[in-house]
Amino acid sequence: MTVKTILTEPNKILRQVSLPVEKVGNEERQLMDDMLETMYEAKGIGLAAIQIGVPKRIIVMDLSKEEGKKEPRYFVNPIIKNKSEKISTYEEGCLSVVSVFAEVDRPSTCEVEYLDYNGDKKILKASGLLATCIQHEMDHLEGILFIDYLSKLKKSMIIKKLSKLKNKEDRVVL
Ligand code: GNR
Ligand code: NI
Repeated sequence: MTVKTILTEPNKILRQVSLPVEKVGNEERQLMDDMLETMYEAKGIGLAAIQIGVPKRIIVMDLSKEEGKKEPRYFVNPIIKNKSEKISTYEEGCLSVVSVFAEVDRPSTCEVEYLDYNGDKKILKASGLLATCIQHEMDHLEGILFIDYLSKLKKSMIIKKLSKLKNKEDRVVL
């Protein structure tokens, strides 16, 4: 298992639409292991493959609260089936949008159909943070970030600040 670099906004790769996985094989499992390791290291609760630069429709998640009790979840080719009409608001953050947090409205519950780590077909009924997180990760597969839901003004201010931060980090001081 390897910790990979998480791509951060602004980066055009994050805007790519990810492609379905044909078969869940060892290559995909290796990718899921690396994604999970990367997510744990970054202290996130979810990660989409595109966040480490791989445009495949794969998501990993772990919402367990207690440290030491890991509950990894793997979603390959997820499809959202039934979104509730009821809406919930969560303050979201994203490992690819550093130090930005904002409230986002999404359906409170949803059903997701997917393949698991072994390639077996599963259906999950999600609510609460799980439903929010799944929808946040599904957006990554379409090249969508949570800041896209904010007003144009807020979003452009955020991207401007992030670009400046990035330039600083990229600068080499000798
Ligand atoms: O770690 C994460 N926390 C989080 C909090 C509220 C709503 C969504 C998330 S997902 C995020 C990790 C991430 O960026 N996944 O793509
Ligand atoms: Ni994210």
